[in-house]
Parts: sequence; structure tokens; C-alpha cells
Amino acid sequence: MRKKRFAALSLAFVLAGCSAAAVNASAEASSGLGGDVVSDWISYDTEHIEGTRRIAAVTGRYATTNTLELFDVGGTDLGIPFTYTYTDGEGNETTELRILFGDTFSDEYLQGSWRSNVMAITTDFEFSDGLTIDAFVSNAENGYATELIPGIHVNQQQMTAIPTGATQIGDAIYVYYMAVRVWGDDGEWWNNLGGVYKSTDGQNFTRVESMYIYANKMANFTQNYPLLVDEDRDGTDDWLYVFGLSGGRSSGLRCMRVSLRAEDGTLLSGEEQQERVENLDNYRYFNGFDESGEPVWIAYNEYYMALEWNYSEQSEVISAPCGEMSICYNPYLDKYMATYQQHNTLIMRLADQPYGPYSSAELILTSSEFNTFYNAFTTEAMLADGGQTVYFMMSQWPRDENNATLNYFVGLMEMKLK
Ligand SMILES: [Ca+2]
Ligand SMILES: [Ca+2]
Repeated sequence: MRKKRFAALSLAFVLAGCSAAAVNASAEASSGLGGDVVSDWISYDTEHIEGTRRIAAVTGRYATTNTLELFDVGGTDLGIPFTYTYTDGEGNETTELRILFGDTFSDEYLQGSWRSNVMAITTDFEFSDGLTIDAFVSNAENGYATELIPGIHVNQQQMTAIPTGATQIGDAIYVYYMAVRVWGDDGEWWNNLGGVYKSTDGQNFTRVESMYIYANKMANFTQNYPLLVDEDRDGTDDWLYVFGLSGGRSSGLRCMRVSLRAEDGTLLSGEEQQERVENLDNYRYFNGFDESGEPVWIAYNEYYMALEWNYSEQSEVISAPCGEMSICYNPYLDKYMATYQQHNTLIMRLADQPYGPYSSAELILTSSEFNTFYNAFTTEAMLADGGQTVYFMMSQWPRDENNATLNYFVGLMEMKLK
């Protein structure tokens, strides 16, 4: 119901918005800072990457769908995509692309109606012409995007609650988030904890009390990214992996996992899988490779002690520094593909297994090509041409010489592989 209503509204608003916005848009449009300009291809000619370009903005007044007018999402960042499949009362199955955004404001200058997190809904899986947004998760009559996870907005207590990943297990959506205590300089922040909110109707989210991980200096899983892994590629997921970073963009990537199968190898039901993943005692932590090259998985107590005695890089899946991690299987490469920020670059690393070992970095973009970017979030549903074309979400937050915000949006990017 909601989706139909907004699909109809969307066209009218976009048409009405065009002429009004066009007058004061020209300066930003010509600079490309509105994200409404398809960029040139940028190529560093690496082993696997042919080139990368921006297709369009996904959020803001210049986006493919004007999210400022329709959903009160004028400025936002991140854009973490995941698929959500549900069956309605009449037995019809729908698969949506859901997209999580971080700190969100009414306009692109960080003014008005601060929400710590919002979630877009779309069924547009044709990315080459931009990404239309059908709706945002909303409890408001006007359909304006509302916060899923409360952000307390008190500095040094809980500044904000930023989504870091999401996945569907059984009929439930699990949204992972970090409770940020305080922001530091660019690329620095400190987390209180990493937590999870769950929804079984796709609209209402409640806290999963058993899935909280508090910050400690040893095994810091507060910026967590879940990934369902179909190990034998038979079409059913066998594992939930959770990749973890500390707050900020300077830590190494760690990993834990939990099986979605019973002891005898049979696949658990959706409800049984939910019960399994909601108990952190069921997870095992990656602690490097043994002498024969096999991964070592250990329980949390053992892991914690191992780190205490030997705080080494062996337990890191990808060594520091990592920012805003995204990992998915790419069938074209037949590899797991990690795309993330390292200093002022976006890079890609490949591995045969989700736990690695990962190859050396290939450059996707550098900050000399795009103004103040971060993150390269993708998911298997955003691959095209069998995986040779990779679409991903990238944030841009350009500021002027006085550090005043010029724009704050998420762009849809296209990366061609060789
Ligand atoms: Ca499209
Ligand atoms: Ca499988």
C-alpha cells in the first residue's frame, strides 16, 4: 500500500521540483557537487578494475528521486544496501532493495530534523540509469523518513546511532549499528557499543538485547557488518559472518561466524537460524591460519585471552587501516570482494574465502578525483553483467575553506571490471 502511494507521488513531485530547483542549482550542478552529473570514467588500470564513474546522486534535491521534497532527506550519508524478501497475504513474493543511511537532515547543509539513521525502500534493480527510491520507512502520515534506532544526540554520552550493516535471516531484518560516543577529527570517532535492531514486518524495529557488544580495547566489534555466506554455492546460505571494526577508520578487520546448519548438516529453519544468531555464545572468532593454512576459529573467551597475550595482526582478516567495510561474493571474479576506505582512497581486495587471505589493494578512487568521499557499499544484488559491473554507494561531504558544508549526499557509482 505504502509503496504504491509513494510511487504515484514521486513522479508529480519530481516534475514540480525540477523547475523550481533549477534556478539555484546551476552553480553546484556545474561543479558536480550535487551528484547530478555523470562523471568521467576514472581509471588507474589495476589488475581487475577497468574504471569507475558516478552515475547519479541517490539522495538530496538533485538525486534521481528528489528525496528532500518527498521524504525530508535533504542531506545524508552511507547508503548500505541489502535485499529484503517477503510474502504478502495473497502469497506474492516481493524482493526489495533496502538502503540504510546514517545521520540525516532535512537539507544538505546539516540543518533540520536530525535523524541518526533512516532506511530507503526500492524495487529499482536497474542501476545504469540511476536509482529511484519508492519510500522510506516511516511512521509519519506524510511519509517522511523516520529514525529506526533512537539516537540520543548527547555528546560524550551517545552522540548518534549509525547503521553499519544489515541482513535478512528467516523473515527478519537485522540492522547492525554503532552507538557513537563522540566524533573526533575526520575519520575518527569512538563507539560505546555495537548493537542490533530487528524487524519482522519491515517497518518496526526493536532492540535485540542479546546481541550487544561493548567496546573494549582487545576485541573491538562495535562497527559490525553481517554477510550471509553460501559456502558451497548451492543457493542456500550456510553461515552468517560478522565482520568487525573499532570506531573510526583506523582499525583492522576482524571476523566471527555462526553456522546456519544443525550439527548433522541440515539447514535450520528461519526461526531456528534467528535463535542461533541471536546468541553470541554460538559464534566462533577467526584467529589466523594454522601451519597447514587452515583457518582457526575459537570461542570468545579463548579469543579474548589470545588477544591479551598476543595482540597481533594474525586475528585480523584485513590489516589496518579499514574504513566502512563492504564485502560480497562476486561470481564474475569467483572471489569475495572487499571494497572500503583506506586513508584517502577507496580500494578493493579479493579473496577465495570471506575470511581471506585477501589480495593486495587495487585502487578504485582517490580523493584527488572526488571531493571528500567515503565508503563503497555494495551487495550481490547490485552486481550486473554477471558481476563484471559493480554498482556501489559512495558518500560525499564537500566543505568550503571555512569547513562549512557545501553538500552531503550519497552517489550511485559504477565500477567496470576487466
Ligand atoms: Ca534505475
Ligand atoms: Ca550452501
